[in-house]
Amino acid sequence: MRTPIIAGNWKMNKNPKETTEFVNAVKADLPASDKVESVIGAPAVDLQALLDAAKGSNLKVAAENSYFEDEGAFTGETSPKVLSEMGVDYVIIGHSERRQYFKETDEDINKKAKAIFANNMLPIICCGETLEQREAGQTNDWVSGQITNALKGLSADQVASLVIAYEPIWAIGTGKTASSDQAQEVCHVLRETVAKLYDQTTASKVRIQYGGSVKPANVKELMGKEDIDGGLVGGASLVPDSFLELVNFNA
Ligand code: G2H
Repeated sequence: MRTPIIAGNWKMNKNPKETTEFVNAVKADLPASDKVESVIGAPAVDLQALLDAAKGSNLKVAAENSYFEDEGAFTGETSPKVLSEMGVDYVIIGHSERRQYFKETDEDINKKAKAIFANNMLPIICCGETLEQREAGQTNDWVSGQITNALKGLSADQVASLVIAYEPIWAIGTGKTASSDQAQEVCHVLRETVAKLYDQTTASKVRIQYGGSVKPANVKELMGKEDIDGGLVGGASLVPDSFLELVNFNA
């Protein structure tokens, strides 16, 4: 049985004070971690506040990016080694905004995944197609290729423990959600991809999230689908009440 994982992705929103206030507003009402894993992904500048406020609660912490080297002359980058030392649990990599605005490639994402594992954290690896690719019938091959490239050189145990996030680019922040059937279809393709690259056991363990305008009104239906194990949530994760509704979707 896969434990559902609902992860907020705050993107470039909130300061440390707002981060502390958010955690204080939600931490008493989070589900037990073995029922639903609750995660907040925050900007690097807010991570210490997030970790401090979340201490002793059921909230896990994600960084929204990291570099693939641990240290050195890489001005402006964030070290995965330091994220790990701070107590960060997950790192989101390959988000379409990072691919689009910061030119992250599949190769970068693969190197980052390896660095995240080397530092005892878990990656949340994003993939997703554009509207043009969907309309051209290329979705399944495209996302399967992105994940195949991202997983290169990882062991079956590593893959079983990581999280894949399927986020159709046309559904991000647009209010347009993929229908639960569309989301399920692609999440199934991703699980099959893992089965082909590794084996059925690994595929049955890897958790696959859907992301793109997930909100309290649609979370239950999405989570009811066989291959959808969680949500990566932007806008709706910024407000405490809405985040609590999301993580308590099955309460
Ligand atoms: C997709 C998602 C979070 P939103 O980027 O990763 O954002 O829920 O605002 O569409």
